[in-house]
Amino acid sequence: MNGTWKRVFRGHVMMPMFNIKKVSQLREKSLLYVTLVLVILNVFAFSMKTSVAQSEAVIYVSPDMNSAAPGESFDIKVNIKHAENVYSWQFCLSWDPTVLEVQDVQEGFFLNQRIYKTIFHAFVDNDAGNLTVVCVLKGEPRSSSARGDGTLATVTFYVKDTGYTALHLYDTMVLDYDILELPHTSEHGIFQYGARIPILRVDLPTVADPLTPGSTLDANITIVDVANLYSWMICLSWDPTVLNATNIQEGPFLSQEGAQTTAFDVTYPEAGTVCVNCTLVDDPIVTAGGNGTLATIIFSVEHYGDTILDLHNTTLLDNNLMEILHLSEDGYFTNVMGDIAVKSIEASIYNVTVGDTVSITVTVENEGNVAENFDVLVWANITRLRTIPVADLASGDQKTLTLDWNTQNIAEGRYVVKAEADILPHETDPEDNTLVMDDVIQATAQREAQFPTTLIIATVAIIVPLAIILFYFTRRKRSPKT
Ligand SMILES: [Ca+2]
Ligand SMILES: [Ca+2]
Repeated sequence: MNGTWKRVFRGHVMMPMFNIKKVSQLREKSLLYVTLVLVILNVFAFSMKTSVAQSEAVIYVSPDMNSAAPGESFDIKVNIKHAENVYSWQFCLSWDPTVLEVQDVQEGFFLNQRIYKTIFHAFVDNDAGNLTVVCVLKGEPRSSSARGDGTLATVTFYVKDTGYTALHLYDTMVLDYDILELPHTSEHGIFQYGARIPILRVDLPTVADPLTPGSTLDANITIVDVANLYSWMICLSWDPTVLNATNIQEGPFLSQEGAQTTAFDVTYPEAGTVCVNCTLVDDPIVTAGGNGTLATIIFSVEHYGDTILDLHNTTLLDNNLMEILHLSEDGYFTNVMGDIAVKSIEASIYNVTVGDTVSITVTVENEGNVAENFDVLVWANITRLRTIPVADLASGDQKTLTLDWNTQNIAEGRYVVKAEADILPHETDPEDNTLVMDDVIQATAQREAQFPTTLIIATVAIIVPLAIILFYFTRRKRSPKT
């Protein structure tokens, strides 16, 4: 379980088509006309296929999770990212009108870029709990089209009561100068205060040791805090090289342990994905509430590896076949035990004369259960001598690394040498990744040719008396005889 919170409504895309001639008048006509045209066009909008752009634009509510006490206000931004050539835009937003009402809607700077003229209008219906906001560049040239990321509008909500609601974006439109639709997706927000949103999640068993290939893993799809559940649908995707779904069984929750009749259906759209739906079929209609297990997916572990168990396309319906707002939480499976260890580090010589080349030998071992790629850094005090890459070291294998340290430019002194292997993303034992050499390396400077003081003293000691003796001897020889 990785604690990732995802919203329920994902990838909701509207691709309306409309009369280009009519919309092309937008740039000249009055504010009311513009907004009416957009709204009317939207009523008659229908879906069309579009090719997916390389980096498709996204319109999204920010922040995605919101909370404030009754009586308080809070702001959300409706932002756009990865946009290109935007000349006008529209979005609709809905919420539960018993929980929130809109106080204000302000234009963001995305389209006007703080310099261009725009027509901006917001229609708010606090009784129904929705608003429509439109914005178009007003008589500006094609080159003024907006791109990149920015804020379309800021919406201020007032909290009327405790509860929760989706801040649901729909009927979003992004148009270029030629009134051509720009493909995009939208992502919704959630408000929650003093009430718990149902959570759909993947529950995996806690195991003491990693599951070896061949073992079985039971993943439960569970629901928490749901009321009036009548029908549910989920898809789950994972890495099929790591796990293989061998069986899917209905959980006891919706049938209330068999007291109610259900229809349970499983499909496998592609390798590594399963979609499951389950509906109550009793007449008169019954529902289930509270917490429980919807389904159990039995996996066999294929290999060492890790994978997210991604819950998507989840839908919960109540007895009126209305969607139940919920959060979903993915699972995460791993049986990888990463553990690199530096086993030894030695030098060819420890008493070094500056200028010597010292050969350093490092032995590393993969004590984990999968092959690893990593770097080993060798240090002398605070200087990095070398980074040695190790590629694809198999589980249980050792590798000896050597490097020649040229000490030509180092200062005299003590050198503490150590080897440091990368901490793997899934490292289970980081302590043994660093090893310091047992002995320090002592570097001394080369002896320069010494001034021969002793020799000079000795020479002086011999030569001076000799000279004196010679001097007196000579004088005596020269003195005349009397
Ligand atoms: Ca380790
Ligand atoms: Ca270890």
